[in-house]
Amino acid sequence: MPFDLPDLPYPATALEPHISAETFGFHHGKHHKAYVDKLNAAVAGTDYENQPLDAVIMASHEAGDTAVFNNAAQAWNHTFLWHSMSPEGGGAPSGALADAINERFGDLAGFREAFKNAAMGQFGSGWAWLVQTGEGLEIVSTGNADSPLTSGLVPLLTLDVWEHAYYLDFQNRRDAYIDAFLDSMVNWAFAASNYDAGRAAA
Ligand code: MN3
Repeated sequence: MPFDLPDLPYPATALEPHISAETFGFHHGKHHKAYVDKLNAAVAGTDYENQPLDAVIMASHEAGDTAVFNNAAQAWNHTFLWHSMSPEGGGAPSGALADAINERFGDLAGFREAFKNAAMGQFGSGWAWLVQTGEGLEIVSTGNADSPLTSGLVPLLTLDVWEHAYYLDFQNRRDAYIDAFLDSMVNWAFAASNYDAGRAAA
């Protein structure tokens, strides 16, 4: 099997009371695992089998191989999501990323408002992202499995707004889930490392 389900970067109880171990049991143990399993089945015996996951996302998107793309992108998105949250999360960014956020959004409150609007405004299933463009930072949302990678954007942070991400803990209150992410879980250190790597590669 070319692709593995990565372990969570923290214990399944680490984000309680916001995200329960029960949610991680389904979200990581069932949903994320199913994307990896279906991806492995879809790429078996194809040219995708020996490529890194991000290359599979780009190539399957280009080729219109929807089953490969959806499962590859969802495998990637979920691994990125686990790292976008941390038991030491919340608070404020620092360093160059903080400067870029202030430049683009005015201040951290401006970022929060824009991120929450994008996450609330994504109709149905999808993702909210902080990304780096050629010009600076942007907030985007994507539907279903779609990834900013196929638009040439560098993801810095994401939040899953599929109902499976929050329904056990927040029921229909997507706004409370987004607030908990921004208040207590968002992993600014991860975003800063992605930002520094993106600038070094640009
Ligand atoms: Mn999900």
